[in-house]
Amino acid sequence: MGDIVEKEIVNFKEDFPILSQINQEKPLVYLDSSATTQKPESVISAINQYYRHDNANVHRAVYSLSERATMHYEAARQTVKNFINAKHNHEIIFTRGTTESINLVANSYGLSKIKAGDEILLTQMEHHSNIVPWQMLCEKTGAQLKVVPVLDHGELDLEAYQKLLSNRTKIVALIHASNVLGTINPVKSMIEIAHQHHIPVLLDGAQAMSHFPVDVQALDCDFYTFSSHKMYGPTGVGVLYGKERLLELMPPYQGGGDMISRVSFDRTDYNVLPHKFEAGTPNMAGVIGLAAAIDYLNQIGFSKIKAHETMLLQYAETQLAQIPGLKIIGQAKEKVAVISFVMEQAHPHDIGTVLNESGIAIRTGHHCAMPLNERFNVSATARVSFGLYNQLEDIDCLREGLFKAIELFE
Ligand code: 7TS
Repeated sequence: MGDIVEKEIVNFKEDFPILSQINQEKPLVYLDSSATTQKPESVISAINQYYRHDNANVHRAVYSLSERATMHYEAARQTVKNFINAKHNHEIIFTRGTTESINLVANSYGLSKIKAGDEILLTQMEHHSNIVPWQMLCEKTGAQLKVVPVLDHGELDLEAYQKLLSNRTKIVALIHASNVLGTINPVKSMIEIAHQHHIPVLLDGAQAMSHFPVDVQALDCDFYTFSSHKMYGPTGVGVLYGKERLLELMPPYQGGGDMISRVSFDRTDYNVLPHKFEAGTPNMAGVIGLAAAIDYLNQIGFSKIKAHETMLLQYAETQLAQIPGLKIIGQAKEKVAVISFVMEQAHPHDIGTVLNESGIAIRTGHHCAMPLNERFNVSATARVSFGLYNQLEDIDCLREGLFKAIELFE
């Protein structure tokens, strides 16, 4: 793969203090980045710096410290806006994460626009976070869920998608990259088709943001949702992007501080965007950590990130192909660096337990996508998912660990 890439792999790993630890008397091999990524030193120290020097509540006081905290918080909004190429800063709403962002849209947009007889179009590969909020909306309104099937190799059935769109469809809610199959969906053309029917589209970008650049204006999506903790930032913070026109029409999701302009016991006037959707004291340190994570990604650049992750994915696929009885679920042409598999010899949980004894951390189970597991007739899979810090030798450890599992269970 060449000396330059190998050198860069080493450098990325060195940015992450947690990865120097020993796990089960072996160096930690972390292969669960789809669940949450590890954090680079620059993110950890941005949060540390915030609490040591800049902490005060935002948008409230005239003293310098609060003004400084507000300035950092709003600068982070600008960083996010630039990162996803939104048109306006006020189209960026800070939330607790992807799950909360989707719940916000389902409750605010959904409850105000969707009624009995309407349809909400999802896909069979959605995470529960992009199923359950819509199901709850259906229970409240009498609307119905429709589901685009997944084909055997892990791509969406696009013919079925076209047929399922109708004048009853009121929103399409679609995963950008699958946390189980790794599939990157052709969202740009799917959005174009939905827009021909005047249907808005929400994208769940939880598994996209750390892997490839996202331009919300080029995609022309109506809503985009993601979580900081899956892109090298801290937990407890995420983003809802919405087109200004739609956000303006939507009622607030939660009531409280920051989202009001005037309150009396008779009525409340709501604040302007983005504050209308940010009730209560926000996660200031988290937002600042997210901006530091974006700075970190920008500094490396997506061309290097993509090259590195493609190399890991291809190497892992060739290594796993050597394991007898192992079947990969999800063989789409366009994939992020995620591989789910089952083995004839052992249950995924047993595989995970044996790998842990070698210091290797993988995720096993349904990965919060039970309908997708059902589609592939499995109750659980083992999943390895890569981040910037992974190296080819991590995959060698994985291969050795899997051979060990076979010896134990055969
Ligand atoms: N959408 C997708 C596609 C996800 O992968 C996840 C989390 C979520 C939404 C929810 O994100 P949250 O930050 O709001 O919790 N996925 C996983 C996973 O694959 N393993 O653990 C969590």
